[in-house]
Amino acid sequence: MRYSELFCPTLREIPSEAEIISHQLLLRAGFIRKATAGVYTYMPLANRVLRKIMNIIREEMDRAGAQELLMPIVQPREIWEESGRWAVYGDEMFRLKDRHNREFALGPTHEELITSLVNADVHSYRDLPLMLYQIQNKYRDEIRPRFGLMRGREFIMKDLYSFDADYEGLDISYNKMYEAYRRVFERLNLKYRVVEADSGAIGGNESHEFVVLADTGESEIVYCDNCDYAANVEKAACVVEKQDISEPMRDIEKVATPGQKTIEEVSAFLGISKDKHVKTLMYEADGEIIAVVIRGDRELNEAKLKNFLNCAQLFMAEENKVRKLCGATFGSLGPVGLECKVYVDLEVANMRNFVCGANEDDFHLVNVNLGRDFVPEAVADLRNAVKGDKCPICGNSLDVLRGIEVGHIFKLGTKYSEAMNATFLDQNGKEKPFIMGCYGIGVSRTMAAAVEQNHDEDGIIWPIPIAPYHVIIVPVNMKNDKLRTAAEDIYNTLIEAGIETILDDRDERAGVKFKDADLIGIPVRITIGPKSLQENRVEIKKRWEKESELVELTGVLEKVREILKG
Ligand code: 9G3
Repeated sequence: MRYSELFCPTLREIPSEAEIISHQLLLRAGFIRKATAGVYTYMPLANRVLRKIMNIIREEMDRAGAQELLMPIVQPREIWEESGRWAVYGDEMFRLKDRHNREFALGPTHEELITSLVNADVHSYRDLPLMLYQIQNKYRDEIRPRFGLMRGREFIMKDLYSFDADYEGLDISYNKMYEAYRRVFERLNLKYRVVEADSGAIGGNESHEFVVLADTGESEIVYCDNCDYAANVEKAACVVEKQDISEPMRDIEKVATPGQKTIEEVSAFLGISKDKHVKTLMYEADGEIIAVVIRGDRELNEAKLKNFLNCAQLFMAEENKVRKLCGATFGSLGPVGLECKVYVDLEVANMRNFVCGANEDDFHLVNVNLGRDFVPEAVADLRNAVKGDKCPICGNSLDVLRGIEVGHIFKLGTKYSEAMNATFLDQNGKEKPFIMGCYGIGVSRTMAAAVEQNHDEDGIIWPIPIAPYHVIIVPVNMKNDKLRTAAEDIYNTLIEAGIETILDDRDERAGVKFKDADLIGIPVRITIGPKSLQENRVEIKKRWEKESELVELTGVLEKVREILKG
C-alpha cells in the first residue's frame, strides 16, 4: 500500500468529545469516524484490524467444533413475544415497522432467533451437541453512548449458541468455549482475567466474564493474587472477618450532636472511631420504603440488594418521603424505632455498641446493638467488596482492578427453550427442551481494548497479530532518486515475501512521516536516510522500543521476519 493512496486522515488535535485514550487515538489515527452518537465508520485501517480479530476468533470457534452462520439483524416481534422479552426491554431495543405496519427489532442479541431456527430443524438427540455462531452487528439504544467503540449503539459481536441434550453436555460445551476464549485473548496478546460473574465463590458458576485490564475500564473486579479467584465487584461475595463481639453491650444513649451531619463530623464530635458508625439508607423497593444499614465507611451494592429483595424496581427514596416516615432526614437516620423493614449488612450484624442517627435532627444514638435495640427484617451481604477484603476462597487479601468486559459466556439451561417450547426427542422418544449456552465477544470493543492496553504518548502500538500492516517504509526524502529507488526495492521485496507493508511515498517532511507512523501504530518502521544508505544500511525500529538498529540492505527481509515472528 502506498501511503499517498491510503485513506487514513490523521488529526493533530485531540477531539474534545473523546474522554478515553482509545477513543482519542482511534479518531486521531484515522481508524474511526462518527456517523452519529454511538455509531461509527470503521475506516480502512480499522477494518483490517477487525478482520484479523475476527479471523482469530473464527479459527478458535471452528477448532472448538462450532459452525459459522449469519443471522438477520431485522428480527420479527413475534419471536420476542414468544420468549416474553418484547415487553421486558424498553427503550434500549431499536424497533422499526415495515410498510404493512408489522413491528421488528434490530437485533440486540440473537437467543430468540437462533432458538426458533434450531427448533424448526433439529428434532433428535442424535443431532446434538450443536454449536452455531455468527459475527454480526448488534443494536442497543444506550442512554449514554460514550467512550467511542467501548459503548456504542451499533457494535460488532461474535455470538455463539450451544445446544445440548442434557446438562452434562452443556458443561462440556461451556468448558470448550471457556478454553477457546482463553486461546483467543492469548492470541490477541491481551492481558485479561476471567471473572466469575456470579457471587458464589464455590459451586457451579452460571457465567464468566473475560475482562481486559485497563484503568479506564467500566468493570471493577476484585481478585486474589494467591489463588485465581476474581469476581465482578457487583457480584463479589464479602466474607465477614470475625468482629470483636466479645465487647459487652453498653447502655444505649441519645446524645446531642448539633449541626453534625457526616460520619466524619459525628465521629470527631463524639470521639468515636469511624468504623463504629453505621449509615442508614432509605430505598423504595417495588413501591415499599425500606431501610438498609451498612457500616459508615462502606458502599451499598445495589445489585446485591436488588437480588436479595428479588424486586423489579429499586431506587433511593425521596427526601420528603424519608422525612415523613423517619421524622428526620439524611445524616440523622438510624434503624432504631423505624416503622419500615430494616435490612442489615452482614458486617453490621457483627458490630457491638455502634453509633447511628436518632431519627431526630441533631441527635445520634451511641451503644446501639442489633437484636436488643432493633430487630432487622433480614441480615445479608449487601456491601461492595473493597481492596483488602478477605478472599472467600483462600483468605488472602483481595485487590481491585478496573477492566473492559470483552467476553461473557453463560449457561442458559432451558431459559429460552422452555419459553419458546423448543424441544427434541431424547433416546427414549421423550420430548425434552434443548439445554443451551450462549457466548459473546465484543469484536469492535476488543479493538478499542487493545488500544487501551497498547499505546504510548506517540500513539497506538498494535500487537503484531492484529496490526493493520506489519511494516512501514519511510524514505526521508522521496525527491532523492537513490532513497526512492532503495525504498521501492525494499517495498517490492517485502510485498513479494507476503509482508503487509506501507510505503510512505508522500512528499512530506520526515518528521511528519515519523509522527504518522507512530500514531497509526505500525509495528516495524524502516527508515531510509542518505547517510546510512551510503553504507548500504537502513534503520529498523520496533514501535514498542525507543532505540532502532542499522541493518544491511541484504539482511532487511530476514530481520523483519525475525521481528514479526517474535
Ligand atoms: C435486549 C437488549 C439489550 C440486551 C439484551 C436484550 C444484553 C440481552 C444479554 C445478552 C446475553 C448474551 C448472546 C451473546 C453474549 C451475551 N443486552 N443482553 O439479552 F433486547 Cl435491547 O446479550 N447474548
